[in-house]
Amino acid sequence: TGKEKWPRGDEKVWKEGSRSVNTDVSSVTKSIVNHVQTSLARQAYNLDNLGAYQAAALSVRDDLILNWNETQMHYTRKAPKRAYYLSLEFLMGRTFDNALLNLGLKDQYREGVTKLGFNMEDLLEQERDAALGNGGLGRLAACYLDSSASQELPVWGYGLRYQYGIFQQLISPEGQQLEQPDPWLAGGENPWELPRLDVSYEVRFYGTAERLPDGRALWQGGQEVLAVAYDVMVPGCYTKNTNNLRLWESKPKRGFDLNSFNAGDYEHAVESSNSAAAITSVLYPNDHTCAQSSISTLGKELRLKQQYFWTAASLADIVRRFKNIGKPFSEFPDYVAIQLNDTHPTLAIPELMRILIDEEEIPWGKAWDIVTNTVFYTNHTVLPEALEKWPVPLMEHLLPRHMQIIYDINLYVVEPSVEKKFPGDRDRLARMSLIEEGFPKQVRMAHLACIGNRKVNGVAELHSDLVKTTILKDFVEFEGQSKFSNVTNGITPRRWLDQCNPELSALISKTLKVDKSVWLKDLDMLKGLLPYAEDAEFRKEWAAIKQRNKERLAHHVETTLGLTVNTNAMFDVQIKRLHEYKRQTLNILGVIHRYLTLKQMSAAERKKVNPRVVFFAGKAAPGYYIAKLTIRLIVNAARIINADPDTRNLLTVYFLPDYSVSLAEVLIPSSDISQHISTAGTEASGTSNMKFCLNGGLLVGTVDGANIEIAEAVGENNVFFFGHLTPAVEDLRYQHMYHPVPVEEKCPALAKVLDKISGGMFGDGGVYEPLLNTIRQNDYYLITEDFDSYIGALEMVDQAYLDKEEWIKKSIRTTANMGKFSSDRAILEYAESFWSIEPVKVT
Ligand code: T68
Repeated sequence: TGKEKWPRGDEKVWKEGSRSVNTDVSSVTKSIVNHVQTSLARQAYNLDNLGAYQAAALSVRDDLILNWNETQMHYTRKAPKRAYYLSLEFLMGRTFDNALLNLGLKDQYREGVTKLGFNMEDLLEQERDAALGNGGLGRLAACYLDSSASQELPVWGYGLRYQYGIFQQLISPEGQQLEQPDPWLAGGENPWELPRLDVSYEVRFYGTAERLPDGRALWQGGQEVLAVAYDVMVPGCYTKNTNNLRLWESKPKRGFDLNSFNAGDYEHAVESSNSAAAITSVLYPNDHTCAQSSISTLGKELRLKQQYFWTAASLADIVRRFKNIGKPFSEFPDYVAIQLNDTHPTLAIPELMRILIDEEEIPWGKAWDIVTNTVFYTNHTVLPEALEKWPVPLMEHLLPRHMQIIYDINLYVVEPSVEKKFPGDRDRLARMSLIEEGFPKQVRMAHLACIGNRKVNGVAELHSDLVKTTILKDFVEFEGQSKFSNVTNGITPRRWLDQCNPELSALISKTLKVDKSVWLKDLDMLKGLLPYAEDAEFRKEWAAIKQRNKERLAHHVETTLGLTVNTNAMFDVQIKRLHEYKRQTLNILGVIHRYLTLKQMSAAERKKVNPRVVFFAGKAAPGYYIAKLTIRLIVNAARIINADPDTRNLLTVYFLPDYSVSLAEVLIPSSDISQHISTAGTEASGTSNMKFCLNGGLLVGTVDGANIEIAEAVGENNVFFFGHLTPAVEDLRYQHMYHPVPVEEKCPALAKVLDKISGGMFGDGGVYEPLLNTIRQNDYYLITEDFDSYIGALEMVDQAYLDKEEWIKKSIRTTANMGKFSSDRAILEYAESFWSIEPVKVT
């Protein structure tokens, strides 16, 4: 109620002692100096950029804590329904700049830092990315946190506090990807988190589960580890609401085994403590390759341990918070919504069942009702190899009680109701079962996630349709359409426009005559830019900003790699995880084709060609041989092409190592075109496509994922589409399999490129044979089928670019029509249609 009795001491003294957020330059500088002197124990004499960053970050941290504290207290008092976003990955990137912008304090801090003799840009560069994710899925979670806080929604994230984030990528001179650990916490304290050593839970593994006559079970023995909370503050944009991302760290329950220690067996003494700490030590670097295929048996067990450790700690925390409200468990779904980000947290379903049945003594059927009204599941892929399955023997060993519950769900829910609806349909039952027969049997996590929840959604229209017609078809026939829906992904315009492209943001505010605090939270207002596409003066400003962003990128490449970039060229960018389905291979083969074409031209013909710089960046999963070979081909093709005096003014290629959120922030605003060229039907949504278009870059893409909705929004004449459509893909694959036609016949232009590579144009051709053979033989991703139309699309791009004014108009219209892709729209869809939660404003 906010009118409670003052809890302790003299209220006046407390009030006098409490401070408020630093809002003016002098309180900012005071606070920074204070942190230099006391927190860092340094002075003006021995303060470097890193120290200055740390002090400024600690000062912002103080501001965040005040808002965070107030928000958490407000939520607790109001006890609204809350949503919890369970994601094994949060790819947050840097926090400092984002926090300043969201707090509206960037100018004050810039001025303060300058007064203290430092340069803001230098300080921003000191921060290490928090890279606790692989790619789109993890970055989506980060955007959703930003939007939840900005829309004042009571949403918490739950994840793991990995000691090591996604590996650091080095590229050897031969073009090999080398992986190095990313000890992102090694630089000392992380100012953006609050260690909550007082918030911890015990999590059990292994042991035995004995069923009791009353329906409960007794799970005991095995190993117990501690989950300790670290809270990361998530400030909303121009609001006090500051939400929480709770990350769990694993710790041994007891320090070490004193008996072994005393007996002189030191190794054994620390063994269990090491094994507990290992659980949250490293992020798994595989995206889209399920744990089974590429990880050792022990690695698999550790990954499953991560998943359980995190869901168990999160649920214990959620249940404890619910119990504090003092309501009966039948009302649990009125206070709690749990969103599963992919199948990684699916164990939340049997874990919540276990808590309700074994600990809260709720009957099975009631418990199932509660679970299926609380949990929601988002699917991010229909690629068969990416669907999670866990071997039954491993599950039985590690989580014996959960395995019982999964069998029970099969027995009490799946089997009787499928049998009732489709009597005698054994095949269907086998297809839908939570357990896949085989050696060993495996638990199908997508089936468990699908049966144990209230709503299932895909992440773009096409993808959501594919979910319903392919991997979960039987479930749609069984449960009806209404449970399955779509929420097209979104991106936060705070980071992906205001922060990464401040000049464009300022131009938009000036033109719309609206403060950014308004349009950044109502992105459809960008439509107001449309008439200005016809304004020559505005176009000039628009183009000048793009040009300066290109120079900023060129400067970055120069200072980090020592390479000079031609900023008068068209910037063509493909940045994303390396994967066959994303077809970086198609891009580099296209580049080589362009190179060969240029080589054959006369000097006069070359004069008419518009120069192009092609940028690649992205990491390959360490065990993904073909993806690594693609990087090697890109790097070696770049080496040869960039050195050729005949063409280097017209075509250069760069592979920028160690792709990260921060690198994306420099690349995206500079692009003229970006490539999103997955085989139709394979990219669930894509989100970088949205980021490029929001920044006025045009899109070259296949008719796939969110590309389709972007084209609908910005107009097909502003997008360069090519390639076969999804319905054709299956037939084409069939033909390649059973009626193969040699590449020479099917696509001579491509055959020529492949021959040049085999012939050693880019170093030992033999090295690339395994990669080239994926195209010559099976061509599962249909490069042969799409190559000609891809080259055609790039020619259209060249043509269109010749008309500079028209190009700029396209760029303006693209940005103006991107409002739909704000993650605010997406998170509000989740909040309204799924979670039934409402904003709770902190005043
Ligand atoms: C991506 N998925 C989709 N997965 O590929 C992309 N997977 O189309 C979509 O836009 C994005 O999710 C957001 O919805 C991923 O990024 C992973 O990173 C991943 C990680 C571990 C295991 C499986």
